[in-house]
Amino acid sequence: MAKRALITGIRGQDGAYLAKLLLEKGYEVIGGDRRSADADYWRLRYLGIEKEVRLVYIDLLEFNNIYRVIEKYKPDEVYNLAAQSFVQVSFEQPILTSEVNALGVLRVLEVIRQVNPGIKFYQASTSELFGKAKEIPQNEETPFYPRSPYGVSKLFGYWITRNYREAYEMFAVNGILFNHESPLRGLEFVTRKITWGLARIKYGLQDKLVLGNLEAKRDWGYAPDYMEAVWLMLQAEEPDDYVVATGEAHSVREFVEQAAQVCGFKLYWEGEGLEEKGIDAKTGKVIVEISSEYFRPAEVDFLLGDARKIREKLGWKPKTSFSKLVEIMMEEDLKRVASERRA
Ligand code: NAP
Ligand code: F7E
Repeated sequence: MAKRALITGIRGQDGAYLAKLLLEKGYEVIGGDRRSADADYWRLRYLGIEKEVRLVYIDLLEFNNIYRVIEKYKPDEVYNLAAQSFVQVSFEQPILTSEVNALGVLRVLEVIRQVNPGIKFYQASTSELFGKAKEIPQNEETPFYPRSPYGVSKLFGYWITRNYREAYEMFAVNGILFNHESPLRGLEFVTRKITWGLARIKYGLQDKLVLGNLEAKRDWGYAPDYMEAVWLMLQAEEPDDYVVATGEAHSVREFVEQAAQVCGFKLYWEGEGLEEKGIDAKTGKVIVEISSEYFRPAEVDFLLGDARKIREKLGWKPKTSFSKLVEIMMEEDLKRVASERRA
């Protein structure tokens, strides 16, 4: 019989790619979606799976709702991807962020414990746990030092998952995923903001791109590669926690430079700090500016992951390089903007 998986956060980037992967593996996929006035399943549509996923309302704020869904659909595996996932917003909405990202995880675990502790559980943990990192690179043993309400809320999610594993012998695991991006990334995150913004500048729909801290460095991978790792974690013999990363870090500045190159701009920089500008040498126009609006009250300066454990134990490794990732995202946004312009 086909395995049945419940994915919370089905409408997000990872929910869509994970659903596609599980469908390809023959799973029946239940997609948990919180109610929204203008629900648009554009990511599922983009991947051609909108009709293949059974959508159900599930909100991590409501215990009874989670209970009824899990009791009714009896999934073999639950992938908890739902979250208030934008770090910047977590400084403005720390309580909501914690309700969803911390207590929300506990609600799902508690339902599983009550309904059927044999259900396997995946928690979407994050490299933001390392925050002001205590060592470079970071692995499963690196101490945590979160730097935002988002990171702190995810710390609870991480520990409560481990605690349920240890206390009730549940198959509950944490994937500590470093940043992973794709053409399905939300527009508020820096990578997609850059590729979408540059494409619009290229086609004359926008004058410039306004960014924050160009020096922040991230270990950026490709989301579909990372969803393979997520699935593998629930297929392992024993429940355990794993770092998922590429082992290569790049700055926001490098991301802009590479994307600008794919886009056909010849970018150079002038000035410093908030006065710095990115100029296209071909036209002499300023296409990148800096604003304090996009700086965070506490920043995560540099993250670099060491994914040796998952490579050695589960045989996972990333397939997509940084330059390929930038190219995939940039080219897709150029296509999208070109067709938006034709429409
Ligand atoms: P995303 O695109 O923001 O998707 C998160 C989804 O969660 C959204 O569809 C959102 O619904 C839903 N959600 C928010 N609050 C909810 C609630 N109260 N109840 C039910 N659903 C709710 O995030 P993602 O990039 O796919 O990331 C997936 C998960 O991995 C998140 O938990 C994130 O924190 C974590 N993570 C992401 C990365 C990364 O680099 N992408 C790295 C490490 C960990 P709406 O669509 O209605 O807003
Ligand atoms: O920022 C800097 C910003 O918002 C990356 C989430 O998926 O990954 C993501 O969190 C860096 C930061 O992602 C802008 O200051 C500069 O240093 O794309 P981001 P994030 O904060 O790393 C982790 C692993 C998660 O778990 C999260 O859910 O880029 N930056 N200028 C900017 N960031 C944004 N958003 N916008 C700017 O204009």
